[in-house]
Amino acid sequence: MNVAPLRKRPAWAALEQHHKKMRDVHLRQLFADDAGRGEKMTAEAAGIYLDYSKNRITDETLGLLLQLAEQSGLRAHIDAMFRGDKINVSEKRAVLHVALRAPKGATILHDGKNVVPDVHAVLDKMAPFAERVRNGEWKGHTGKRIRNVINIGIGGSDLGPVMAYEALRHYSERTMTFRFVSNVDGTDFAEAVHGADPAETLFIVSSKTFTTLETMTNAHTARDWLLAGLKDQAATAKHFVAVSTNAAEVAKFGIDTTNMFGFWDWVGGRYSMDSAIGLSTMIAIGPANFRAMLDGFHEMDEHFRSAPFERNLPALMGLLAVWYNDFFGAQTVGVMPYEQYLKRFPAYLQQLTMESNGKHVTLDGVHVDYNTGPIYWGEPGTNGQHSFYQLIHQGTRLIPCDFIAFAHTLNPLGRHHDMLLANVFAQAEALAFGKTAEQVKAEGTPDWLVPHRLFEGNRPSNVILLDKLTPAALGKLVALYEHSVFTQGTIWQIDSFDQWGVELGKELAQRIIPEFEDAKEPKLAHDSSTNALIRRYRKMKGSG
Ligand code: G6Q
Repeated sequence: MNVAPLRKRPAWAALEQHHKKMRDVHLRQLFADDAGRGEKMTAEAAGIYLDYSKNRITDETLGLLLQLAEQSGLRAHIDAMFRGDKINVSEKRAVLHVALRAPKGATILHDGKNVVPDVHAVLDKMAPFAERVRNGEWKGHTGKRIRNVINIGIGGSDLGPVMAYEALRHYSERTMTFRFVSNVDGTDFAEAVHGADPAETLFIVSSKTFTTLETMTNAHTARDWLLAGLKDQAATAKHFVAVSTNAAEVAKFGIDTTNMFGFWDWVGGRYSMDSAIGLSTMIAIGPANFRAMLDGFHEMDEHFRSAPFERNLPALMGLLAVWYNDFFGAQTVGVMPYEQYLKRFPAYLQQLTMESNGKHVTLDGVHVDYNTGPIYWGEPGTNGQHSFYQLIHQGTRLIPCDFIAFAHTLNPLGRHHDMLLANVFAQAEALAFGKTAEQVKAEGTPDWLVPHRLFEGNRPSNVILLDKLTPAALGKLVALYEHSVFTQGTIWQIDSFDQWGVELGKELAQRIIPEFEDAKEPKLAHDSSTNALIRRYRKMKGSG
């Protein structure tokens, strides 16, 4: 489908006009005008209830946003993704993470070949391995069972596994510890192995390329640590497995490729937590729970693919994000899970959203003349309420928020959960409606204090309510955001699946490392600031 540049799409111009009408309309007014708004402006799918009524929108806004989706070719773009078209244009790759959670028997073609059987072949290889580690059948080199699993990976090969482990810790094998090493800062590795017995430790080296500096450095350090403890070169075989697309490099490192779990170039790093990159998750929660998580993903995929946009959760959330980003000039989106197990979810989302939509050119390479990806951030509630929520309530910036909550807790303790849920609903309410000067005065506040205690309100939010944090629920939630990101990227007409900014970082440091090592002062050809910093560091570490 041929899509006009964003500013040329009729719905865009109409939204610009409409925004002039909407920017001063208060949510108090919108709710007063329609008593049924809080029930009407909701959507429900795959067990997720989305209340989007506290957004600064009317039916007209929604209608225009939906037109924008149509005029942006969202439907065709979704079909193209599911069909395996190479929609990652700058890397000439298909984008098929949806195939990772397709049920056995489904058909998803990549270059004419059905990839679903390959996906299940890897899952079927992961499952018995995970079981053997969990039940102690897989022994370490000295015959001891594995008690510690350490995933070594970074970016997409780390954030998903960490988030999923934390999120599903309730379902995890509690006799084992799961740790994650990502940073090239040696402290990360040192702390991860602190107190661990090498004879009981399994390293999963997770790297799509198996060439990433941080991961390979940590993997080599891990091997040295293991061999220093077990004093036998052969020990690696039982203590290292790999997850990668690069069998040659895995073999070069010394890991038997029978202990390698593969995936494919059509899986982006930040979209890979449900591929073999999730091996640590599978060991932690068991294959059945892992498959339940995949089913959750799949349910949301099917909803995104087939539901009309006016009832389509990811499409609605994506369109609302565009509304605030491009018309209200909001620069960030706060995501606040009222669920302690989701404490790493915002960090995970930061990569998913910002690495995907932090782009400055369209698919055709033309500089955009509108804002693209907002900054996503967040912390679990209620903790955030005692720190940065102040700025959301009374600061000068507009920060649309997503509040995520579950009706049932996994840890029922007295009235804790009611208190948690009361807080999340109260925050969304207070942000939307605020407190007028009259209300503040009626509380007996002296006049001079009224401005300080006044809350303007009109701060928009979504409330996302689920039943219980299960593996399937997590899958649905992640897929919800993946497809919201997709929706936003489609409107902006950018490549949400490349990451040249990340690639740049991978190259830059390589140039400087040898400049530290040279015994003689090397010729430094950077800018004067970088040159001076390198010289100073050399001097400080005693090698200058
Ligand atoms: C994700 C990015 C990036 C990547 C890491 C690790 O979408 O491409 O975060 O996941 O740089 O790469 P490897 O898995 O190749 O080590």
